[in-house]
Amino acid sequence: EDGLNAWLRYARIQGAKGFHNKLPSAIVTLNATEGSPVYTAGKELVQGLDGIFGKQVKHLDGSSRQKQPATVAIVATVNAYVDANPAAAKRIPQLADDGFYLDVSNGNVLILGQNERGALYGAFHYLNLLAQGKVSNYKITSNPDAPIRWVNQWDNMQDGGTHGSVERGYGGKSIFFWDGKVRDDLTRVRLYARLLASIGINAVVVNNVNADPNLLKPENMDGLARIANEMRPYGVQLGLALNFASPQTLGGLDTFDPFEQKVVDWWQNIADELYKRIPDMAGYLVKANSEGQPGPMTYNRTLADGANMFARTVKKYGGVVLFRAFVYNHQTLNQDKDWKADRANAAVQYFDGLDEKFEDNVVIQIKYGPIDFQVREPVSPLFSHLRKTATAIELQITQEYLGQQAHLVYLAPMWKEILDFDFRVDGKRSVVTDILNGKRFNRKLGGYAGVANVGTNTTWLGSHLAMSNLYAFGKLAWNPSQTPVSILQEWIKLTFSDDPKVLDVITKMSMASWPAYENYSGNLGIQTLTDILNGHYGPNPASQDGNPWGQWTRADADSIGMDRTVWNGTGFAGQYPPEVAAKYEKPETTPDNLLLWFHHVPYTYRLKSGKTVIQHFYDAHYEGSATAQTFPKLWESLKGRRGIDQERYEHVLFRLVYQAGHSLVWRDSINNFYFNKSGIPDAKGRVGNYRYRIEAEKMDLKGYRPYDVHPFESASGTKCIV
Ligand code: BDP
Repeated sequence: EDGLNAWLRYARIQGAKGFHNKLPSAIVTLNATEGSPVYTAGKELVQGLDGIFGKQVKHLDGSSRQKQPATVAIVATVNAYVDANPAAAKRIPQLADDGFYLDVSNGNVLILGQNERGALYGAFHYLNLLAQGKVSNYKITSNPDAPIRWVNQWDNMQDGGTHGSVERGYGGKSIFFWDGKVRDDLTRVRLYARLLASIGINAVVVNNVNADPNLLKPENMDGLARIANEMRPYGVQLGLALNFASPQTLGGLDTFDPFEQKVVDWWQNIADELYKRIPDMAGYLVKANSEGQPGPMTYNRTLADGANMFARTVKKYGGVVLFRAFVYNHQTLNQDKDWKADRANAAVQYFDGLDEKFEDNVVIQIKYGPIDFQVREPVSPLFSHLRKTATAIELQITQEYLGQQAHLVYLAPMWKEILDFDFRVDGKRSVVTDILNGKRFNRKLGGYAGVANVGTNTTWLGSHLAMSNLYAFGKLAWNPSQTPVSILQEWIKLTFSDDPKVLDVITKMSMASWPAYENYSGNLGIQTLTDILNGHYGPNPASQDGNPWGQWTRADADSIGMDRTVWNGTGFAGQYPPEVAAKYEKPETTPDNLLLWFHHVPYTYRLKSGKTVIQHFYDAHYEGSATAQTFPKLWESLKGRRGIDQERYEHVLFRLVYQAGHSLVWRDSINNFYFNKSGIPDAKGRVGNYRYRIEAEKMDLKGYRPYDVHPFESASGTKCIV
């Protein structure tokens, strides 16, 4: 299997025939025109019943004169169903937008959606249960926790000569763009929409946040309309990332100042043109005044002025604007000149004072941490500052800093910790999920954005196992109270099988993977010690300091960590509500896993475990990489088990073997680096002591030559062979 169907394989389950009499004999969709989500639900059910059970059923429409068999699955919106069966109205629970109701009593199945999309979600949910062998007798009412459940794709239309590249994408080229245009063949887009709908995602921003203004040319708008047409049958709406300077760079105006009427008119015309072609467009995503991108601050206007300009142009169409809080100026950050400089402070500094100022269709999209998708960050304090303004959390499914899909890192446990974090705003329970869904501050909009970056590779993300992250993102956005393990096991059953050994092994590896990666790539809150200037992959702790991006560790010969306290540091800890701020202000009350995020301490500082910081570093890097060493063996124990076909077996094994090796590179690089810096030996005598290792460059080389490695500490003898 090549992975294209991901968790929607509808693989035949054991004892499939035995279930036939508990399944519907036909599917009836009410008021469903071809291409509508309710119609799609019908098609999907036919396909699923055939695949999972080998049962062929007909797809009838409600007005069909054909005699209906005794047992049917009816799929409809609540309204359509109640129109046809007024007496049923009182039996049907109240549903929220996109919610569904599922009533399965042997072969009699009722799948109702609050809207068309909800009905499709209900059908996918039913199929999900069927594929896990849960065939009959349940009534389920399910509503999404929040309305915004979007994925972001960072796809380029054209990028320095490489067509259709995806920024931070590790699964091939763009499925949307090629050669500066929307692709002719959008088959993969349709399949993507199908996957996304099955996990409750309702919109995709199709282009990079570092947006190309050319996207707004008329011929490209036509292309976007074709993309929207492919996704519409799955209830997935299209969103667009905009470049703030477009009125100038594309439109030929002499300004892009949001206070200039001609600029406003220009954007209004763009909105009108887009909605003419795509009446159900979800809205925009805007990255402004960040990392060199243009924005309203160029004209001394506020971020709210910028966001509102877009919001007003799409309001009458029901569109929303996701405006990113990832705003900072990488040119002004200078570690040497300014001890108090701290990129982590930027978002709150830029957004404070604007809370009352946003239009009601603006949602501020905030990365989970104040820096940038690191292996561990405290939750962005901005969530606790914006009370009137809707917010969405930005999570990263693509593993930019986290091994780029060449390492297995199951992210749901990390996300869950973030989502469950309690800010204690005004001394009251204020967990992130309740801020996102609007309950805590009484708002309507809000939710979840996941940077997915799938590509043309048949595995979508470049790795079969990485797909658990996409699955978990959708599932948590729908219902964040689910546990990472239960989501994972559901995914394993659908993607591979419910063979107990398969479940056990993949669960074990996945659940161990984030802690392992944190251990070997940067622990105690020091961030992922990856190369900052190139690629964000592989160890390069030296690049963490003095870089213009403000991802600093402030490591010197004696001490390490960013002092972010109020009393002595950059003041970041003070951005949290008082109870939380007080906790982070002192090393004793800061959790060890965030110690170096908030404090600058000597390498000999003792953690709560009694270990010194430096010894913890050494040990954790050994422990993390030792865990990664177990992955290939564990995976090999699955060879030939049910659901583990040869193609996926080999593909996964290749990556796990690579990860096991690369985790050693990580371990030794980081440990050697801090050993060199601190001069403090490893109490267990391992670091720098490679007496028994045979260096490749010392061997007789035929066809290979030694090569100086950069950074030097990533090879034990500073050299590799090429
Ligand atoms: C960083 C990425 C960069 C993105 C930026 C963003 O390295 O490619 O453009 O975030 O989110 O993580 O805007």
